[in-house]
Amino acid sequence: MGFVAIDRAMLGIPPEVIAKDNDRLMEAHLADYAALAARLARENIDIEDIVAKVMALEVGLPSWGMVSGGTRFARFPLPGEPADVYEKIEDCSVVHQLTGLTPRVSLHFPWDKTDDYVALRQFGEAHGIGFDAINSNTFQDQAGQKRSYKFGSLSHSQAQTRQQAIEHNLQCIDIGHQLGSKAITVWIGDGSNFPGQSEFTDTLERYLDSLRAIYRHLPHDWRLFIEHKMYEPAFYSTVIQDWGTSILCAQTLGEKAQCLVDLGHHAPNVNIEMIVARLAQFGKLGGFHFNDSKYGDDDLDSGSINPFQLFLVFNELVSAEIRGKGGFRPSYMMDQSHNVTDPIESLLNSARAIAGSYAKALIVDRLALKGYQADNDVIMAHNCLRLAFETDVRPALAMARVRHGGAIDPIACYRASSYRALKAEVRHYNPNLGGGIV
Ligand SMILES: [Mn+2]
Repeated sequence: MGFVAIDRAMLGIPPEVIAKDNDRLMEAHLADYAALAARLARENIDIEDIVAKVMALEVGLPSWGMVSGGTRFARFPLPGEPADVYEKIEDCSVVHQLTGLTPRVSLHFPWDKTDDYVALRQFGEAHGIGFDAINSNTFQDQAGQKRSYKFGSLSHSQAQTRQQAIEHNLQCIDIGHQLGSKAITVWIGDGSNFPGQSEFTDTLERYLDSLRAIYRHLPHDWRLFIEHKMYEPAFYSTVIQDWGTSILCAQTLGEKAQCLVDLGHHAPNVNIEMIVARLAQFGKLGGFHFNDSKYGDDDLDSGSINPFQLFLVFNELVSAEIRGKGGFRPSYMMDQSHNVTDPIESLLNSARAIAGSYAKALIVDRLALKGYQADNDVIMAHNCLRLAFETDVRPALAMARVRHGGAIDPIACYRASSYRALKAEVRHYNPNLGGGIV
């Protein structure tokens, strides 16, 4: 993407604050980096290769994750949180400034609606932020909307409601086109709460008909991501409930349609890394929503509950990257809801967890692993993954951040800047205490 030069005057954290905090930590950081470099060198790994790859990693931020989320019970607003899409972009730029990892934001419509998308694109560019996949929303009704999505949207039993949902997706594509996005993510809440409420085959046929209309509207270099989810808001059946239905739909639609894996959208204990491998093998892994969960679609911070799973997912992604020889380019994005933390701090931590899982996957000795697998040496094959996972790669991640102009310790630096307190003085406080985005 050809960004204009970042306007340093518009950056959220003054560069001198980052420099000062890095000065405090630099000596220890360089010592740790040298120690890790020596350790990896004994395994014939050049730490510079790992740092270069981590520096090239890009993860999109969720615009909806920049404000305090909430559950269906309550939302606890944070003074200084963003009140509109422009302020969300300001906060995205802070995460990117400190990590060098998050150059794009994924918008959600109509939540991020504004009057002038040319101006929004320029504002993003001035902050070093581009636009990732656009998300449509046909899972709730909007003020003034003619027909309700109470009983579904793209698979609704009535053609006029389906048409309204299709038109919303077409508008999202048009907005995304103006912003420089290259994909749309379609997640629907369609399904049923009671056996007998809807017919499984009919609803999927109607969904496919609707998606065909959306697919036809895609610009030539765009992709359409189908996001599956096992349940919720529908509790008995969901139209796009799993990766099987997702890949069938993607294959039915055509090359530009691919599957998006949200880590929280599966049954507990499902082997998600294997789903990732399957989708990648058949060229249908288009995008990722990183988060973590304990029970369901918890939208917790990436790597906070099950870091080993995140590593195993990246182990498959790196494997697909190697096999794809440059042709494997899924769109990595986060999809989290921050209910009890400052969203920026949660996203800084998540960025570290994602980059760390990637770095650990990069140091897996794949040649040795193949040998152990061929010989059925189970313990040594397992240890190839285990030892990579147990390696402390933090100095390599810190080096990647420093070389991007970011912080050795992003959260400490963010706190030292008093960014949120300063924003609380100038931003409009949104006292919406009701149920929030989940
Ligand atoms: Mn998602």
